[in-house]
Amino acid sequence: SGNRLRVLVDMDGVLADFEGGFLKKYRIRYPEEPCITLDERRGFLVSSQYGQLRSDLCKKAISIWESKDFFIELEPLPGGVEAVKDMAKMDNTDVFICTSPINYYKHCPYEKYAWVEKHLGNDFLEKVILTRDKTLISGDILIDDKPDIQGVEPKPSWEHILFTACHNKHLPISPFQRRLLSWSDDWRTILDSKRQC
Ligand code: UMP
Repeated sequence: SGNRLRVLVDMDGVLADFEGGFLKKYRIRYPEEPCITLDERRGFLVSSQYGQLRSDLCKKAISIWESKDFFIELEPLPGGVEAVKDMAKMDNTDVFICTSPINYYKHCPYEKYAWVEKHLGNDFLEKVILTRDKTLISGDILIDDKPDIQGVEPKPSWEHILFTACHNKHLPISPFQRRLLSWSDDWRTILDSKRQC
């Protein structure tokens, strides 16, 4: 408890390949429509960028992740599952998966639990936190690809480590914000920097 390190790990864009899964299914469902390649992605919201491309494409984008089997079929991002398993085995370390479900709740919350069970195992179901407001969750570190994480708590307890993704890699970040470039990057050193003594 007291001197243990609590790590919150985001799911979409950090453990699960939301962007790749979206583009693949969008192209299959809307082969005649323009798409945005991962190289061209800018901004956290896929729906906003598609809406800027052509206004009706916003709802077509949303239809992809509101569909059954979208979240469960996301591929794991390289090294993520192994890193989280290794992290959870470390002394004095508590790991939680902290993820925001979409408001269309027919499939997403169920499939997020199913994804965790499939890729991380039954024991990790205990570690899932579904919330639309991550500022309410206390922790030492939050590893997340969303550049601006806001909510009702103005001073969250965690340090946000920005996980690099196609939509955020061009962003200049303040010298005070730290990045994890991928799961091959040195996440152990980032964790150790937050430990006591
Ligand atoms: N999401 C949207 N619109 C987008 C992109 C993502 O609603 O354009 C949703 C999908 C995921 C959630 O359920 O956001 C991910 O939020 P984080 O947990 O990564 O903050």
